[in-house]
Amino acid sequence: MNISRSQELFKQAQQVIPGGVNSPVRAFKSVGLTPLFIAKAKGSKIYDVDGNEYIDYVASWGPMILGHANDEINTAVRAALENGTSFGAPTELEVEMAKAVVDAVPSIEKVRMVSSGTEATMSAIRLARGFTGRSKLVKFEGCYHGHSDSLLVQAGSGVTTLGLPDSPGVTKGAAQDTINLPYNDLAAVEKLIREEHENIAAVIIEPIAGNAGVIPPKDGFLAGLRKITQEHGEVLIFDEVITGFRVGYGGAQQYYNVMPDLTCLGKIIGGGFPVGAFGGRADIMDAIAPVGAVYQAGTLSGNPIAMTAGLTLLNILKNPAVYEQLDKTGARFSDGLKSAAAEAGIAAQFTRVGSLSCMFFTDEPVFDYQSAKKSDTARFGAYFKSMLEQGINLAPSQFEASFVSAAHTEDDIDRTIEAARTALKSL
Ligand code: HOZ
Repeated sequence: MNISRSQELFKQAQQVIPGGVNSPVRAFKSVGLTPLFIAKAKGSKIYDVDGNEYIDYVASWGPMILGHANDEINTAVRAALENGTSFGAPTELEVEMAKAVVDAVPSIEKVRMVSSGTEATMSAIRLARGFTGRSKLVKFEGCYHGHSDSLLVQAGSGVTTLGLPDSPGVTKGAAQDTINLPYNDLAAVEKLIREEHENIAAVIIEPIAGNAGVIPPKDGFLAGLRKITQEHGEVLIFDEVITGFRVGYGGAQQYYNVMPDLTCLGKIIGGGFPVGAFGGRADIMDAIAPVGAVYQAGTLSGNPIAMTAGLTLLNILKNPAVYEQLDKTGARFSDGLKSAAAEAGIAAQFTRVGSLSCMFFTDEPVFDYQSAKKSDTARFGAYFKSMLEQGINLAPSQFEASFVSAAHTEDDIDRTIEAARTALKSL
């Protein structure tokens, strides 16, 4: 495989961009390779600057649920460009987007748009603190909620991939109000809240952990969180940046029928453009300025191009047949990998919710961050390399999800499983 142009660009990039990338997970550091520089993508395929074609399971880390460069979204965006790209004033599109989100996500009564998932979680936490008048925050080990200070404590995703401890630059003051508990351990949450509830403003969780691989909640875990937080007045925040509009039109809260007080969204609602949102109970949302005193703002929030792309995408996703197909494709992908691993005699764990899945290279069950970390990352690296050489683009980390899109065909999946057979046998 010739990747000489990617290699050359990576050299140049490292001179002018820290580590040559604008987000650490892109650097291929944990798999010891040169990152591919991408020229274009269409449907289920992505193409690097050397002209190599790959079947893509990164999906820009989630947003491209219909596949890349969707024709309907492109047409809508082209038309929207003619009307201007940013006004710093309210638009009808924002009202339409808010209505679409309120209609889709069962617990959201009011919503505010921001420009990234990080902004959404950061703002939701400030709001929860302002609303309750309490300061402490409970999060779960391995859950990644973006890179704002109070959330960058034992976080998953890039920090786990790079094996980093908590980030330098996060002050003791910012971290001291964050309490980390093991994912899927309801008893630990109940004990803490019973002891400390007058100090705890919020419990934030990825309802399906998607940044330490993919770890579904155990039966009763989310419902238990709902019950204990309701009893003691903490704001329950679901970070649905990955799961929102991914595991179903109403997200994980609809999938598991557990309603949080606030929900954070991102990725899919921007249709491939930079968007985030947070929303929930009207009484809590009305604590934000200009109605309430909790400040939150953004020049590009509700940007008309991003709103156009997102609305076009949500409109397509309204059709339940899209999710039925995504689930079938996800099952074909994950089940195929499972039988390929069994054939090759490779011990692995498989998790999947709809189009979101992960293969962990460990022979022990994965149910939280510590069990996920038992995975053999060197083995994952070798697998990743072989898959890439065979034209399959996976996320370059054991601790990330694979995303199938509505553009993946049965042939794409079958070619991927064939490649996995070869890769797994070679380990
Ligand atoms: N949540 C994504 C990784 N799991 C974000 C991608 C990034 O950090 O660039």
